[in-house]
Amino acid sequence: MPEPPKHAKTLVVGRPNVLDEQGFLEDVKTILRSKLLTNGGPFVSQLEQGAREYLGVKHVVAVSNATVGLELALRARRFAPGAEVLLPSFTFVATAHAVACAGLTPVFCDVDEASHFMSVASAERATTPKTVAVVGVHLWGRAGDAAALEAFAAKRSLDVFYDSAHAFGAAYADGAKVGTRGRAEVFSLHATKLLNGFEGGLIATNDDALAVAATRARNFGFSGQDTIVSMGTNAKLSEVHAALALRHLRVVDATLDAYRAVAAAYGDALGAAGLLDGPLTYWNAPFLGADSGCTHSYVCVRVEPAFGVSRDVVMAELRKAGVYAKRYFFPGVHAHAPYAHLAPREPGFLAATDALNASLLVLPTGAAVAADDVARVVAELTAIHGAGRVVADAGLAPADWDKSAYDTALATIEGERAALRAKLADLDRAEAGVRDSLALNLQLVANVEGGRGRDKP
Ligand code: T4K
Repeated sequence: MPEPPKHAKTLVVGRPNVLDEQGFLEDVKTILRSKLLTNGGPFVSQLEQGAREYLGVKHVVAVSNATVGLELALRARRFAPGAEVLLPSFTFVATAHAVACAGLTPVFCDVDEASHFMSVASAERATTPKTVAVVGVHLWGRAGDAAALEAFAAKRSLDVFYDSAHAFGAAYADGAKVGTRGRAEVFSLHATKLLNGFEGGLIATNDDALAVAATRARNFGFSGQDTIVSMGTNAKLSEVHAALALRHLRVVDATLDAYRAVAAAYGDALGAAGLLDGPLTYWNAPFLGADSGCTHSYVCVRVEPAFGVSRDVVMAELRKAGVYAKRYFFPGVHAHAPYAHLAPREPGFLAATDALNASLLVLPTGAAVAADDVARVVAELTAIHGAGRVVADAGLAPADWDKSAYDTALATIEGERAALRAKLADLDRAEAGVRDSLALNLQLVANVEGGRGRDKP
């Protein structure tokens, strides 16, 4: 993690919530004294039960993080190795890693430019006979249009999973909680998330078989003391992680109110500064109403051409002022080395993804962000936009993204392609040789046959 600059108060995206420190410290003492630290214990059980009740879902399986949680949920369905899974490229790389680590092939689709949820039209175009499932990603704490995605999936007989890492506490349009749809939905308990458990994840599912398979797989595939019934891994959540997440689950509705208040404060301040009349688009704006179901776990602005400088310049200038905004998800999963060979080849196929990768900026939010922090961020944005701080992009864009790994991956692919072309040429030559020799032999046979005919009395 790059060091944020020193400042009176550095504002970061994802300052962890630690909302009941005393209560948590008591839990740690209880855990230490019990000598039951992991491999299943009362705090993990209480967390699973509490989340089940809060979400209104049949099963919750606690795991060590959301990435492995999504992998285990996919593995539980025992898809054929290499089968294709549709997912948006505009997501954290974990979504693609989970698919790949489950032995499946990620197929990158575009998102809807306004909602940032998977574009069904793009998913339609990317579907092949090998497609078995689709992973919708509920970004920023807002449920995407699950009904449309599921209608498409039903037509193609695809399984639907949701990467709901950002979306604990969010609700669908019909009021049901995120966590209740698809084969499974997976939440993150990472330190930067609303329900901070240091690290951790929750698989929520109404599918009994999936819950059993994931529960076994998180513990090496054990079904009893000495019986291993499936492949597995170590994806258990420890008691200490569960205890912190449980403390946060108990106050989740108050935390949601705090997040919503910060998002509303950004809306007011950005509007009052005149930044929403062209320079910036505030993604959260349409969902600020209390009944929107959006948790506002992240607040995002799109830096428009009218801002006068690029998103990267805005980000660099903010960082100088101690505001550590981030450009999620730059440069797009399909543009990272491990997935370069799977990037869609059709020009413009990821048009919205590319546009968002180039313009979206995530601002500091969370329970630790106060009203004057919001005012400070907006004052900095106003200054960058208005006070002629128009600087050349060159040299200012933070070089967080090391393109060399991507270039190396592309060069390797090019090398492999050249070798395959040479091999194909060899095969073509060999085929031509065989054909020539066959033609010659046929000719000889014809000659012999012709000769016999002539010799007949
Ligand atoms: N799906 C989606 C859509 C996701 O976004 C994620 C994770 C996953 C799946 C997988 O969930 P997990 O497997 O992690 O459960 C962070 C998180 O590491 C990652 O969990 C998260 N998404 C992603 C969006 O953000 P970075 O690379 O941005 O983290 P980092 O270290 O730059 O932290 C962000 C800011 O938070 C920094 O400015 C500093 C601050 N921070 C962070 C930590 C960890 C703190 O102040 N204290 C801290 O302890 O990835």
